[in-house]
Amino acid sequence: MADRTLRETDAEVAKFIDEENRREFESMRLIASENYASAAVMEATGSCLTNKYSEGYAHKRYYEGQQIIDQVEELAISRLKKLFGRTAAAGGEDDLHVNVQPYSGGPANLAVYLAFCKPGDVIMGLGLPAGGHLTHGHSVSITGRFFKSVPYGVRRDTHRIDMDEVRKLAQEHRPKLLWAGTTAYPRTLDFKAFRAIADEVGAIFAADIAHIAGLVAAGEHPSPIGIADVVTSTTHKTFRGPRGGMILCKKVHAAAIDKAVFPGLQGGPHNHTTAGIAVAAKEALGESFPSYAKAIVENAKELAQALIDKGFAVTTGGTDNHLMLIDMTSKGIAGKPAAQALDRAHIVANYNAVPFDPRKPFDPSGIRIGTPSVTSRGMGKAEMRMLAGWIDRVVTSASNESVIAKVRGEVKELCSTFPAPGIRM
Ligand code: DSN
Repeated sequence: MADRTLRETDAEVAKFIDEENRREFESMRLIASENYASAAVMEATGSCLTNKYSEGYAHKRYYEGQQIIDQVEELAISRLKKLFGRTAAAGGEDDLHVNVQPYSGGPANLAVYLAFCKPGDVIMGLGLPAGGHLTHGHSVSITGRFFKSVPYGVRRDTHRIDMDEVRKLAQEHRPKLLWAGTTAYPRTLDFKAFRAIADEVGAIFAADIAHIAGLVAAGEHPSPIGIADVVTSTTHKTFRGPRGGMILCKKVHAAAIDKAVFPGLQGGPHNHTTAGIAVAAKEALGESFPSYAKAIVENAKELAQALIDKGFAVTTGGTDNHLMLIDMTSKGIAGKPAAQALDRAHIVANYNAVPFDPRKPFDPSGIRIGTPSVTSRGMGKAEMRMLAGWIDRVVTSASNESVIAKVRGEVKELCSTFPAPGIRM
């Protein structure tokens, strides 16, 4: 029984995995927060390390048998210190503490609240409708219910974060915690400006780089390391590791952060994920990662321009990073039916609110598109131009299934010539 393969043990789950393998291979995957983890990352996460409990931290655990796990966790930490330490504005690796135990980005962010805030404290983050994250104080999140959230937004004329508004709100409300981090914002974050505001009001400055961690590691986006008190991130997205989380902070905050993660919020860390993070960090330290991250941004810029050339309303007029937000109103379609039609054509994006969206979040005006996954397949500028043409054809004929079927065939043909990391076909 114990040695039977997945296919022998559970043909239904095996079939689902086969089908998802095929879907990921035959689609242009444009969800900005997704990627293709490498076969090596997946091998590490699918290993016997999933069997081990290890509450605590290396050499201070609550269970025995940690001879190997301690080394796995220390290896992940030392690689991340090296990778992000070299991006630091100040202090470098020497003033960097890393915790790789958060189960994902949400838990990593909760640990920041637990480390620095008490219920009822004022916190500030970019509002969700403007491109922020749920856990930066949105009303439906625990972070908006247990803390007094004062969201800042983007400017109505430019759709860019309004640092004057951030400063004004911070001076008025004196937050305990100030977040800089986004999920649907196509422009560079000015971490130094956030730091200055946090200093003016005595706030802890936290940067959430979940979307841009790979770009930060490769120098394609300014780094908050050495500027922010604490930096949180997921480990998938542009970082291209397993589904997980990490916290990087100044050494002065190490004890508070570690205590908040365990025992404050979590039990045993997911050691198989930690191993996957170590592998991803090694890949990110490798020679080819900087050119991968550069290509993500170049592809996003090319795709944004190609869409603008076809009459699409790309918010802020383009992108500095891996994603763009498109207001579909001028194309006579809302975001949800556009995303659904694209999905039928094997072009997978998500519907998304645009700044000052008059529509509801579950049926918003826009779609969000990102280039990390297609870039992982080696696609470049020529493919981005083809993609813009397909997106235009599909959304302008969203109820014409023969147009969608034709585009789907062309997409599948192109995908068949670009291997996808980690995907067996
Ligand atoms: N769900 C992620 C995203 O798609 O941006 C953020 O947590």
